[in-house]
Amino acid sequence: MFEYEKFDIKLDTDYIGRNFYYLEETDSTNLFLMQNTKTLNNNGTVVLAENQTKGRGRKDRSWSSAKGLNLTFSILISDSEILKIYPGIINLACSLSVAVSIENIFQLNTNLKWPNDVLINNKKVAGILLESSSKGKNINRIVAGIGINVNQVTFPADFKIPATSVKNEFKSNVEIESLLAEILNTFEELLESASKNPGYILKEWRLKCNMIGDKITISENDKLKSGIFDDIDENGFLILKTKNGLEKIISGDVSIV
Ligand code: BT5
Repeated sequence: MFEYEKFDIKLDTDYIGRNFYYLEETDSTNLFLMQNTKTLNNNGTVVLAENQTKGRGRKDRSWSSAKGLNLTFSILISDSEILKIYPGIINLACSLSVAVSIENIFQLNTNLKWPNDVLINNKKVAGILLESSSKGKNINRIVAGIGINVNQVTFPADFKIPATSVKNEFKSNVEIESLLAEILNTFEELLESASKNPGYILKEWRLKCNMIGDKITISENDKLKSGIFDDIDENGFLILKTKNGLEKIISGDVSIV
């Protein structure tokens, strides 16, 4: 059971997580924030669920998480200044804040896999699903959903990338409240830095992605593209070097050849 006081005492933010909703069960914390547009609008609102009955990944894939053992939560970004940051950069900031927080608290090495996976020892420990809605031409709402395997120890064998949890790697039970607070503290700092120094998140993200320079294949809607993972661009897109030159990849699943 999530203990709010343990979380609150470690939370050191101005706005992220200051409006906090704890749900014992919901379909998906992302859906909860995407749908309740009339009542939930405060920038930085966080919704955490002990259990999701329809936890989602990208492209309608599912996110499975054992009840009460992990972190499944979403953050609402509705402030017009922060919404000026490109969504791809907010996406990278999410995975970076999870990776950095796990390293800071548990001294575990983490890696990032484009666009949004956090890995430990090449196994997936967290995934991010960013969704947005627009009014006219402008995005007016971004919901960043984060699922982290914290204290779960066994996982289905049929995941595309083998899964792990912080507990499996740290070899001890983990206090989810302090991990959540650390992630939100780091995420807010990264958002602040993104406005002042847009290159900072890209630089830190690149340092944690050990696939840059590797031969990769990208699959997107059953189409495969191969080449060298050249870099990420200023909007967080992947730049693939192929025999025809450089190509910008907007979405897809990366695997090493
Ligand atoms: C993601 O999608 O990794 C995004 C996951 C986002 C989940 C959070 S939880 C809070 C919020 N509310 C939601 O409804 N969603 C967000 P993707 O890159 O498409 O990866 C999905 C794939 O990861 C699945 O098809 C499985 O193969 C695998 N998978 C599912 N659950 C997993 C887990 N617990 N650990 C590792 N891999 C998992």
